Amino acid sequence: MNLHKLSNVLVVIVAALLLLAVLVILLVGGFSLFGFLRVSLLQAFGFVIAITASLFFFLRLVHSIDSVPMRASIVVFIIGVAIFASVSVGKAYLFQYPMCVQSFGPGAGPGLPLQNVLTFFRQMDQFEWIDDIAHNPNRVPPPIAIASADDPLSSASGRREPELIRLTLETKEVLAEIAPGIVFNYWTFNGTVPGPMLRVRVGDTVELTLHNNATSLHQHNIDLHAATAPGGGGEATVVAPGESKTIRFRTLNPGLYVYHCAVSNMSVHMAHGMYGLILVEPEQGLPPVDKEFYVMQGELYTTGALGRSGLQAFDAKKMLHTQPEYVVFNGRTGAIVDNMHACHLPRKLVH
Ligand SMILES: [Cu+2]
Repeated sequence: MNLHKLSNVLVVIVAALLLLAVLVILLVGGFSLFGFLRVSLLQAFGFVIAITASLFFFLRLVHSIDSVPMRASIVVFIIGVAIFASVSVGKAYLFQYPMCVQSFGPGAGPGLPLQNVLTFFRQMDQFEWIDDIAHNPNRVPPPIAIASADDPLSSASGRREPELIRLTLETKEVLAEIAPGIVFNYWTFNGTVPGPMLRVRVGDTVELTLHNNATSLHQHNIDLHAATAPGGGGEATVVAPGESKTIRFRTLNPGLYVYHCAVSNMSVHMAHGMYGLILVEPEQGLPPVDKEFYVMQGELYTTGALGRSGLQAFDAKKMLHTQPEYVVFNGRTGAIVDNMHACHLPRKLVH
């Protein structure tokens, strides 16, 4: 085959591969995935035509070289580039997103199952849209007052003895804005970031039911650092989409504890928004204060740089490098701006 025919074949092959790539994307992820990848596709198109042109140039170069040493040097050049590329890329995990990301922590790696990623794009319309992902910092469960005969401020709601506290949480994967026009697939407890604040007393028995919404694509669980149990209850609460599990634990130590999803890779689950606080009050309760707020910092790792609009995919590589695009309080930018006003208690309640 002469060089001219070879060039034509090359152009046809490149065009066919590009068309095939578009068809495969539409087939596995629909128009949502195509729309999400449109910038990347444009970049790939530019890269492919540049490579094709380079190949034409290379073929002409090879064609015009007759000496054996020159041809040998070209072969050595190609082998060198191949070795460099293979070492740089490393071991590829082909069935996860993003590919080629590897870590050596316990459990699964930081990628997402590719099947779930494609299903996400195909079923994007089914995910609940949350207008405001931020947990209102003013929504704090009331203090657990301890009734006392010589304390007139102790209300009837106060209680002396440990009780059985029943709590229910639902894990939900939703869509919401990080900032105006910037959308993220949050994974949540009860549809907010952070999840609800839980408030109990030391000695209480907590009966916690965790339900995983049927629209979820992933397993979830809850690891409460206040629970003295394997994985803080995480091992006993792994729930598949649509499944529920209930655990009981006694709060042994007072303190303010984090809870979070601990399904592997747990950093990935937490970086999607799966965390909250549980406050275990001491037996005598906490000293009264004017105002309580519920605020948690979180980090969001998005494929697009800071401020890039549209749907943003999770970027595991940035997470491994601890380079978040957004460091936020209560799930999104501006969540607590103009939303935290300390107000004094009515005079009759001030000691
Ligand atoms: Cu999870």
